[in-house]
Formats: sequence, C-alpha cells, structure tokens
Amino acid sequence: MPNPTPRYISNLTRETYALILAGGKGSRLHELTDWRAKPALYFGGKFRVIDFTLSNCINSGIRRVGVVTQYKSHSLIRHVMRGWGHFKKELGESVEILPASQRYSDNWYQGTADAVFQNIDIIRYELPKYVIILSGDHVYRMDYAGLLATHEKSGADMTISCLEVPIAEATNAFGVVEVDSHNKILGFEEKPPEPKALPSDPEMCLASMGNYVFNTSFLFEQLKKDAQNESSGRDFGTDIIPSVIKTNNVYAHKFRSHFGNEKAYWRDVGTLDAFWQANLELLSPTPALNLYDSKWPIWTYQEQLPPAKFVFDDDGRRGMALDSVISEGCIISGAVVRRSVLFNEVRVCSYSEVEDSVILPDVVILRHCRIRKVIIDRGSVIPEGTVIGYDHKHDKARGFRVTEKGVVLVTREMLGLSTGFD
Ligand code: ADQ
Ligand code: ADP
Repeated sequence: MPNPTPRYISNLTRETYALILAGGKGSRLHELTDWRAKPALYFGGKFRVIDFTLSNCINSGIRRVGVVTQYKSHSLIRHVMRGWGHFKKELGESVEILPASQRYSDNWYQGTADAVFQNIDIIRYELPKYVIILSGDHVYRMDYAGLLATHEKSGADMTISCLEVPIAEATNAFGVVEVDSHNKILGFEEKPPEPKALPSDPEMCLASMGNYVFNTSFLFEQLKKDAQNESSGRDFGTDIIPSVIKTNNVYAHKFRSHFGNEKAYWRDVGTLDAFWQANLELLSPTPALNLYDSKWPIWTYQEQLPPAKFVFDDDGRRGMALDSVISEGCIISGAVVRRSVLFNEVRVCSYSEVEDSVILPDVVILRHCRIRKVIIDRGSVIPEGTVIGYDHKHDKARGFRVTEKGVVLVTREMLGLSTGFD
C-alpha cells in the first residue's frame, strides 16, 4: 500500500481540486490527431488516454476534477460526458468540462498557466486547500496522495512531480530540474538542449512530468502576477516555474510506482512510433502497465456491446487471434490476427492476416488483406485484397504515412472515405 496512514492522506485528497489540462495540439501524431485532441486518443483496446489521469484522480480519492479543453475537443468532450458525467455534485463529487470560454479575456487559452488562470473563479468556488494540475497527455498509474503528502510534509508552496529519465529522452522534450539533498528545487530548465545530469548518474536527469501541486492561494497570486506581465508566455514550464523557484519553496516529488514490483511506468504517447509501441507492449504476458489490477481500475466509457467472437467462415477456415488483445464487438471470421491490439467492433474477414498492428474501433478489414505493423484509424474500411506494411514505397505512394520506425498509419481520409464518421 502506498501509505500507512490512509486517513491523513484522505484528508489531503479531499481538500484537493484537480485540473486536468487536456487542450494540447499533439501535432507529432499527425493525422491521428487531425480531428481529436491528444487526450482523446485511443489506448489499450478500450480506453482513451485521458482515462488514465481521470482514473488516477478517482482511485487516489480526488473527487473534484475539472477537464480543461481547447483544440479539437469534440470527441474528448463527448467521451468525458458519456464516461465520466455520472458524478454527483451533492456528494461532493464532480468531473466538469471547462472549455476555453473567454470569461476573463477575449482570447482562447494561451499557455497552460492561462488555461488555469481563466478558470480561477471555478476553482475558487470549490474552496480547495490544494490544486493539483495534471497533464492529460500521459498513460500511467499514479497515486496522487503520495505527491500531496510530499507537498504537505515539506511545507512547499509548489511541488513538481518528477521522474528520472535518460538524458537523451529529456533533451529538448521535458522540463529538467536540479534538486538539493532534501529535493528542494534549485534549478529548472524547460526543454533544455543539454539537460543537467543527476549527480549520482551522468546518463540520467530528473524530468518534470508536467504535474504540479500548489497551495491554492499561492497559485492564484502567481497566476495574477503572471497575467500582468506583458512579456510572459503564460506557461507553467517557461514562465511560472522559472520565476517561483527563485523566490519560493518549490520541491520535487520523485514518482515511484506504488504497485508492488511494477516499475514507475509513465508514457508520453506523443508520436506514432511511441503510440504503436506502447500499445503493443501490452501484449507481453507481464507488461510494465498492468490493466488487470482490480485495486486500481482504469475507468472508461463503455458501450453495450456483445463479446468478441472467432468463427469459421463459409469455407470452413478458422478465425483466430494469437498473442493479441481483442475487444468487445469484434468478429474475426476465417482470418488470423497475431500480436495486435483490436479495439471495439473491428471486423476481420476471411483469408486476411493482421500482424503487429493497432486497429482502432469500427474498422472493417475485408477479405484477402495482409496488414503488418499498421495503425488503422477508427471507421476505416480496408478494401478486399489490400496489402499494407510490406512495401513502404508502395504504402507512401498510396498516401499512407510511414514513420521512421516503419509503422504505417492509415486513416479514413487516406482511403478516400467520407469524413463525417461519428
Ligand atoms: P509539454 O507537454 O510540452 O511540457 P504543453 O504542450 O504545454 O507542455 O502541455 C502540457 C499539458 O497541457 C498537456 O496535457 C496539454 O494537452 C495541455 N495544454 C497545452 N496547451 C493547453 C491549452 N492552451 N489549454 C489547455 N490545455 C493545454 C510540459 C511541461 C514540461 C514537462 C512536460 C511533461 O512544460 O516541463 O516536462 O509537460 O510532459
Ligand atoms: P473519435 O474517433 O476520437 O471519437 P471522430 O473521428 O469521431 O473522433 O472525430 C471527432 C470529431 O471530428 C467529430 O466531431 C467528427 O465529426 C469530426 N471529424 C472527423 N473527421 C472529420 C473530417 N475529416 N472533417 C471534419 N470533421 C471531422
């Protein structure tokens, strides 16, 4: 268990309001985020990326949550409303959607700090002692109570959740912190070209996970000050953090897994390769991310669907899936699926073969197709006899996207299908 004094923790979580930032563009996912925000991206057979942060909140005992949306928010809002709309305000629980609504200015949210600033009145109404600001872009399981306990114990004004990562991974990608022996933050650089190594390990550095705890009054002061600064980019990473570490007590909380032997798992599925890889990693018999832990369930919106089925076709060919995750409503008829993740209601027809692929919901793969190392976006229909992933020149010539690591992305638009799938 994460904490031997659960009552102390539950007081902390009860006095906390969580704000999930879910408005980022996610441009490195190319066409996969053309019509949906990155937190709305599908993951792991039946989830969306934001379900992980929302489930972490609920499982940690934080029951008041705001989801801040901006870019391409339609499918995200629809998902959060359907899957997370049942919390009862009367019981002190709520998951609210906070779209950019120009209440405080004539602009959309500028940086992440502005996205919080424009919701100050909503946070104030909740009267929390702490505000936890979370990125909705990552897949991980974390008990935020531990982060809040670190914050309380150190008497910090702000605490940043951090993770040790290889320097190469952090370069130009993450905020990197320098701490003293008590984890007080002495230095911070946003996405540095040459991250500072840990004193104990020249290959590693301490990266910010983009998750912050603030004392509410301190947060408001800083946001108001920042809003008056004309030259500020209104961002936590580039503006707020570099300024407050000079004048205030800002501590790092080192994220470690609370789940037995599981290593601290935290994935930014921000590129097509990372998205493909993280989904396929789930096929290991003992994956680094355990989705089957009933003590830390990942909640999501679930449609009522019949079970997956694997059937003979008219010619007596067996439909089967090996080393794969197959979700509800799928039918594999006379076809073979290997090492793949199939989301809801995928149909794979006779004589077709699917390997090492991530197939999003409502995809139909007609007869005699051969699909290898492909991500197929929701609602695509793959015509009979299509071969994808075996000849990248040919794949590109047909308008599919091929990544550096040889993953092919296929979307409805690339297939020339009508756009209005909903
Ligand atoms: P990035 O993830 O690059 O770095 P950013 O693009 O600002 O920072 O996104 C942070 C979160 O806010 C994401 O969840 C995104 O969806 C959301 N977001 C971005 N712009 C928004 C807007 N205008 N309105 C609402 N939501 C918005 C940050 C930190 C780094 C840290 C990494 C860890 O700045 O220091 O290392 O996160 O991933
Ligand atoms: P998700 O699969 O994430 O639920 P959808 O594919 O349904 O997302 O798309 C999200 C939103 O974008 C919907 O409102 C949908 O109608 C719209 N949309 C999707 N593709 C297009 C497109 N090509 N042109 C315009 N709108 C689109």
